[in-house]
Amino acid sequence: MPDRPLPFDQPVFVTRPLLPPLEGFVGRLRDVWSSGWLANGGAQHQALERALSEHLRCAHLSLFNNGTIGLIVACQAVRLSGEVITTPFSFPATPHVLSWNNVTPVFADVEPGTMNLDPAAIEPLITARTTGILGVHVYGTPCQVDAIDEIARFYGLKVIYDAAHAFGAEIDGRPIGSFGDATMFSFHATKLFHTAEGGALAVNDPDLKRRIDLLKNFGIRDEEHVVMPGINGKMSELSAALGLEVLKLVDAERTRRAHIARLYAQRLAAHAGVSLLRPPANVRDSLQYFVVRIDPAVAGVDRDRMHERLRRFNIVTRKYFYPLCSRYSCYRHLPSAQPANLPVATRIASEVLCLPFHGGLSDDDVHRICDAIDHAIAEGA
Ligand code: T4K
Repeated sequence: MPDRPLPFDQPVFVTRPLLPPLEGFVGRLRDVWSSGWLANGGAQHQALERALSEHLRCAHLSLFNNGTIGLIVACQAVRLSGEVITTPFSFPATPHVLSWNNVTPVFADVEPGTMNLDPAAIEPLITARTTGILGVHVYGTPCQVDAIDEIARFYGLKVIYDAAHAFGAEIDGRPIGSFGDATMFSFHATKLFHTAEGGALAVNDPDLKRRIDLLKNFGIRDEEHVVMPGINGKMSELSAALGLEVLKLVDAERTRRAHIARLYAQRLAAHAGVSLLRPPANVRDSLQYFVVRIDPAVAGVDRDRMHERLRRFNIVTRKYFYPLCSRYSCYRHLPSAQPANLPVATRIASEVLCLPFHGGLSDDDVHRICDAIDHAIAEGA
């Protein structure tokens, strides 16, 4: 067995927010202060919407106060109702936005490679009540957008993508926000690009963009006309100001994360029971998470034990996304939620582990994390 590595003095978290130099942020705050404009589409909001439309190459982009409200609004804007087919392998927000729209989530199984909705599992679940598909580009790996699009066109369904993890991802050079009817990005503090709390919807259709902008502002068209039952989804000037500073650091953060990913891959290649999630060759990775799958039969240790053992070294890994959404008490009664219908997702959820992954990790940190993994495996069952 390798020597027992020393634990980290401070917890090493799965991620840390990208923090721009405080002086730059304070400079922007001075502009906000002197404008006396804190919300409702001020100068910072307008500047960030423009900058992100360019960065993400979106036809139209609308900022939100968080990704979840963005998704709720997307469901309203494309008029989802009845049943919507979605993945169980996601964060709770994904099925919850359907529930908040009085829509029943119908869970379809995922593919073992991308861990995203399996197009072959979608078609058998379509009924007269189905109005849409809500796909998640989980960990930033894109769904099979062409196959999903073909099913949607044939059955006349809307497609919304939850791209909470997919900032900057591309398929064959096409930006991730250009697929489906609407795509949601999360700008939560834990995301590579963030505004502390925030999010956005990207759409191709200018009319849909107008409807979304009304829906996120109470449905107010002008001082005397409220044309639909909207909600408050607006991003504040403070968040937008932070986003403008964080955006300057994104490219350097991506470079650093790509280096860390290579380092992990080199070190973890020694363990046959630990496999990596590799994006297909035609995909630009969002570099949001570093995910491993642990096959207990080969590794000699299961995911839960690895999670616990790494905790002893002060390494705080996360089991995103265990348990499956289909196991929550609010959804487990649904016929589509039965584990027998979701064998691939059920297995994957017991094997995945997100390792610490952010630009603040030094090479030495990554080596120490890998030493701890070596040790956890050497301890065996
Ligand atoms: N769809 C999908 C597929 C999603 O994954 C998410 C969110 C959404 C929709 C909804 O988007 P938003 O409405 O949030 O925009 C975190 C995030 O809060 C959540 O945004 C994210 N997905 C999810 C995967 O991760 P938790 O409950 O795991 O966060 P928490 O507080 O445990 O933070 C994780 C680690 O990050 C901590 O251990 C330490 C570090 N951290 C966190 C915060 C908030 C920091 O270092 N500083 C911080 O300020 O949900």
